[in-house]
Amino acid sequence: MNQRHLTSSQRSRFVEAVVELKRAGRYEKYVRLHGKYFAADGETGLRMAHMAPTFFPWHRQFLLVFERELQSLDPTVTVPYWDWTVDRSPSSALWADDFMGGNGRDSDGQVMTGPFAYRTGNWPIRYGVTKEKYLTRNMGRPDRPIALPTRAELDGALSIATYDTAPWNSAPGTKGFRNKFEGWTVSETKGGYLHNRVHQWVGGHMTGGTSPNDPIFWLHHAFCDLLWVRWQRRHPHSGYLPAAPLGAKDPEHGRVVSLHEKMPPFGVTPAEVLDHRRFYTYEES
Ligand code: CU1
Ligand code: CU1
Repeated sequence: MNQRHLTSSQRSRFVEAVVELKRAGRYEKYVRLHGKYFAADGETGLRMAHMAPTFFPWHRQFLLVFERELQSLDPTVTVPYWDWTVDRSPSSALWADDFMGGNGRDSDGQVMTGPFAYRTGNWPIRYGVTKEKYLTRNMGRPDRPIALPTRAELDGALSIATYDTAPWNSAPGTKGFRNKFEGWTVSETKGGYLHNRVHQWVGGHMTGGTSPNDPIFWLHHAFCDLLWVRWQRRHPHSGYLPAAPLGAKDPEHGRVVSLHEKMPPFGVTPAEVLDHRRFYTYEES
């Protein structure tokens, strides 16, 4: 459900479950896994989590596995979502001391407040692309300011009826909802589009392949997942693409996963996770 409607008890139970997972040494595998599947267009081999049609189904499965593990600690916990078209400010209750904690400080980006501040001892960073042992944020990127995506920008992407198109990557020529939403097409003033710009707006650990180091990752991707649901409802006759494996002569052969091929490391196909109602419901608002 929307994080802004959580009760204070629900807020603290979510935080406690996440911190407990970290304490038990069971959190880093999500950071590692995400880093491992953060392949770029230029690299060889399968593109899975990003810059590929599997962006939505892979992250759905990633969130489901994470949520189930939280529920093994506290069965009442679910991953809430952050609607960044509404909660657009560093002073939002989202970033309060009892939930996600605040912005990084000016000198080194270190998050100093809330349950994930380094000095609480709850949240040492053990696996990152940078050397910092503390969680970092740089909201709004003051040196080159960017704003969170607006409702109008989001509607622009949701109105695209085609899920994805060849060459199924992050190039500007790859039209379709998935590429527009994922947002690798970058403008200097605005940053990336939609999903990527939210990572950039939070800044710090959220900008790299090991972005799950910042627990806001889960709330961001829960909202991305809900937006996939809204896109599906808006375009009931549009399905996941590619529907069939790419031919041997296709330059993207062996690099993208089609509807009925398995997504590593989960062993499920996009087709198996297309309908979120098999796994959970959303309380929208
Ligand atoms: Cu990701
Ligand atoms: Cu992301």
